Amino acid sequence: MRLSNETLAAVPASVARPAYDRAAVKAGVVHLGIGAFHRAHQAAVFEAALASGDLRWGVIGVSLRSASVREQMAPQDGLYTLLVREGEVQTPQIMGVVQRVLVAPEDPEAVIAALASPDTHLVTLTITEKGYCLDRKTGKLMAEDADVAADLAGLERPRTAAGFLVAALARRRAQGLAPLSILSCDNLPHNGALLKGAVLAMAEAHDPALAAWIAETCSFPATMVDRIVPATTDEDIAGLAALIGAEDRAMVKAEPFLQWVIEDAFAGERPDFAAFGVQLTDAVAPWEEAKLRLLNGAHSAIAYLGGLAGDAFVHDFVSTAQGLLFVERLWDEVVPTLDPPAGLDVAAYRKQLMARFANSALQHRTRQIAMDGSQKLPQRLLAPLTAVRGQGGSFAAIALGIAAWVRWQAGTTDAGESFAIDDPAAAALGAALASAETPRERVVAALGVLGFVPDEEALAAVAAHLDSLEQSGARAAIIQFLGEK
Ligand code: CS2
Repeated sequence: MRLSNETLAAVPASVARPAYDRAAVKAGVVHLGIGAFHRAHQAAVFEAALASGDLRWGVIGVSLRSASVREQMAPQDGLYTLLVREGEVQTPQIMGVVQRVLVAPEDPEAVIAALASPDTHLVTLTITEKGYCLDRKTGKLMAEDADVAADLAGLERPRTAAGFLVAALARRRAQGLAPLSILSCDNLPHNGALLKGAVLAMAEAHDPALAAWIAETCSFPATMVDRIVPATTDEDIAGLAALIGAEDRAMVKAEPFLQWVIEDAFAGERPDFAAFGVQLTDAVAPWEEAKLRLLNGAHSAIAYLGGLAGDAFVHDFVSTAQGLLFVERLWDEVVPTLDPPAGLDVAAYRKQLMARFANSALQHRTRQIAMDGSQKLPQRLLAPLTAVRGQGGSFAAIALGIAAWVRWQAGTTDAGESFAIDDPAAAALGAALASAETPRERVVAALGVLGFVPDEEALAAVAAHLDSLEQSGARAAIIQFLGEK
């Protein structure tokens, strides 16, 4: 039995589900990039808004590439389960907030029409770091990217998020509709400004007056999003079926923790975010930086070190004394680079983070986090390295994390298992590394692809760690590092 409007009645009454009238809900939100993260994070907040009786905040989800989410959700009338897991406790909640899923390449006009609907007030995006198509070195749109080039040439059938937004905003302006609040929910520093830059550059290429209208009327609030949402597996789906008596191919699993900090700068209507646990603030950057450097920085270091050592899951890595000590040392190095917001107790945050990493019920794969390293390393480990170097602090753990990323590019674990590098820069990294003969040359080559040039001392430290990783493997390299202090 597949979960749907019709079969919902057969799901045990103890399972939470929409109590509002789904037919009366308006789609106030269009979400670009409707993957698991959105369904477990922003959608949970909009679901809470609907549950409170404010029926303006249904979501139209857009997949910019594949039809897989639509195929999971459409047969289920958009219903899906958010399964919150911690230890032995599993709490399912059936969500009704997603009204439709559009597959952009199949019907780009439907996406533009949704974005240009009078009901739409908010656009949220989780398109991953690479989805912004921005050159990390220059901050400019990557005009050499085929999709960007196509959208710069014409917006009849947009392909990129920026292209869709510009096509829809042109229509809104022409029809005298209200502007939009457009919220990037990706793990990028200053994500609002980045998105605004991408959209304005796209608009400028087509119609400078439109670009001026967007700049004046629309808003691009910065946001910090946080919830650990591992990819759903077939076992998860089978386990949930046993729990609720229905098969749910669109389910998502997540930890109990959820944080969303939004810059309080909206162009128009929005839900009563604060009532649903969202923090509204003038300054998102310090929250974003603390989260990127502590949570995501540790995640990436764990992904590469743990991945090389054969740890399938994040909790495996922090279940060893060495893994735990390594993460603590990394945080010791990073903390002095932060300017923590008044509401953030860093010591408590670290403690809580470690407990979140240790949540074995999540089964968060190191391989999942290792993906797209070229897009993640700059804000997670390279910026902290630069900041620590500026302050003269110790940086050995950060350097080991960076070295593990370089070692990862070899495409084999310490046990000799091969894997594919899942990264838009994989080819460039492979080419740069092919002619590098020493650990030091490999560090220079790999970081060069990211446009990063370490100072001499930092380079020597990363190269020494890489040598140790290549000679003795990640487990031994961590032990050696811990012994060196
Ligand atoms: C992870 C994040 O996959 C990754 O790169 O570091 O998805 C992380 O789980 C989230 O940012 C947590 O909020």
